[in-house]
Amino acid sequence: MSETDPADLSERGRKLFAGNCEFIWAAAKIDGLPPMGPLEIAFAGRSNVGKSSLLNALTGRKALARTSNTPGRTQQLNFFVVGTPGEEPLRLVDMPGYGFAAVSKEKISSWTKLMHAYLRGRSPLARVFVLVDGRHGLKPPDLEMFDLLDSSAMSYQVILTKKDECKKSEVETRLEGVREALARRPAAHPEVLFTSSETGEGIGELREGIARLMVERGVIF
Ligand SMILES: Nc1nc2c(ncn2[C@@H]2O[C@H](COP(=O)(O)OP(=O)(O)OP(=O)(O)O)[C@@H](O)[C@H]2O)c(=O)[nH]1
Ligand SMILES: [Mg+2]
Repeated sequence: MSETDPADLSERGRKLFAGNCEFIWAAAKIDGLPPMGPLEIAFAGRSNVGKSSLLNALTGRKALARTSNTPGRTQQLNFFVVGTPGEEPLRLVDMPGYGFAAVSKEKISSWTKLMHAYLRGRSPLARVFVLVDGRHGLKPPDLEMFDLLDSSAMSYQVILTKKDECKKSEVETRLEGVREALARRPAAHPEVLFTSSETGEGIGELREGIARLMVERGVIF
């Protein structure tokens, strides 16, 4: 089997997330980021889209990242290691949501600055997963996020979330809408995933995609 054989990658992805995962660091300011280390992947998206829930589903933990019905739950950049701290091959970064009006202007402005600075200038950051609520599709703040990532030449991939709450007829429409919006965007990964943190649908594909990215970047894991 070759290193990039899908069956092999799926198994490697599964094993990667079956091992230890733990929280290591929270950053509220850009000068408070952890020292550069291994490959990072980040989860961005509008408030309440399911970033923290997806991180829990990915790692098979119930409450590694804090989730909530109330938008604005995640207020810092939270870093998690996948593997043994200090030797981990991968870090996951849970980000605050954007596009949420019920938080003070000062807070929004400070989170936005932090997120932009992190997304533009973090060399270990290999890919940003931009989550979009599958029930609602793309909204203007998502397009602004794509603009930022394209202008920073930061590789990103869209994940539609909450598939369990979408009608079957909606699924294909949403996928097509997102594919079309990404078609001429230079930093966008062409494959769009559709997940449910509730049922686990699409989580195996996400693990496999992360394993593929790690192999492509020459990470040993
Ligand atoms: N049905 C369903 N609900 C989900 C899914 N993923 C997340 N949710 C719910 O959506 C709400 C928000 O989830 P979070 O994971 O906290 O969302 P977030 O994007 O981290 O939100 P912020 O940190 O506020 O930006 C919670 O009530 C979750 O239970 C899913 O796949 N299916
Ligand atoms: Mg969150």
